[in-house]
Amino acid sequence: MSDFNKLADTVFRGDFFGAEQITKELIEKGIDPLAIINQGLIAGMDIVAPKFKAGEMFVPEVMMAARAMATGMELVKPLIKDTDVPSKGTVIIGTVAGDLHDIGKNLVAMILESGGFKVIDLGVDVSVEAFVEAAKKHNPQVIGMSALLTTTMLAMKDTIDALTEAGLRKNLKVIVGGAPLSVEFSAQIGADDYASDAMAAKELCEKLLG
Ligand code: B1M
Repeated sequence: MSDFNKLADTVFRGDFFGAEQITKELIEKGIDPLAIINQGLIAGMDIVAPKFKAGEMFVPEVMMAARAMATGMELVKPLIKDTDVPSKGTVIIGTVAGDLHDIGKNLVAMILESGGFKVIDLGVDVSVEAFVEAAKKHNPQVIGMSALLTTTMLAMKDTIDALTEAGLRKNLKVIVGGAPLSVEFSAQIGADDYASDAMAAKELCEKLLG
């Protein structure tokens, strides 16, 4: 097994100590940091993603794998310039106002990040104003909102309306997700689309950004 395959395997197994050790060894050998990311760390998440989609891996395992990938990324990131890392686009993500659930949102953020998107995570209980300010500041291609409560999902419409009023909707896609939502609800509130899970969110962002 090559060093890259070994690293990918540690990510797939959620072995963050292994991922840390092999990433360090590859850095010490002078291997190109981008190769470590693409052929080792991201390659590991590429094994995870279809298995999660097929129901062969579950949320805790995916989170462990994403952590292992992040452990390696932390070591490699300081060695590369931001401009060297190809990005599929910037996604701002957050759980809407009044809602503190973040397990699913964090999973979506991790899968998007491992899929090559730059993710700015605003956290939980994110006000309408905070989404609008972040959109102005970071100029993202996508805003992703998460809600787990039937009461807080209504804040999504307020946020979309505020983004429209601020003139920010033209080049900005809005996606929504969370257990009580549906594709019908996303259409009703004027979102671009709905994703049922983290993998679907990644595929949706890729589709929307063409
Ligand atoms: Co809460 N809670 N909770 N809770 N909680 C639910 C959501 C509930 C369904 C439980 C129940 O009654 N059966 C219920 C909501 C009922 C409703 O509104 N119809 C509920 C309630 C009522 C509450 C409180 C009001 C309870 C109380 O205090 N009386 C309270 C509200 C607090 C608040 O937010 N203001 C509350 C609090 C909590 C905890 C803090 C204890 C904890 C949250 C911890 C945390 O997130 N850090 C909690 C939890 C854990 C749950 C359940 C048990 C699990 C949620 C979860 O993490 N699932 C939940 C019941 C359930 O769902 N079975 C429940 C795992 C996660 C991976 O899945 O979040 O669905 P999920 O994310 C998925 C998809 O939905 C999707 O992808 C994810 C991964 O595949 N997705 C997106 C999510 N966001 C997305 C965004 C996207 C795309 C896809 O694009 C941007």
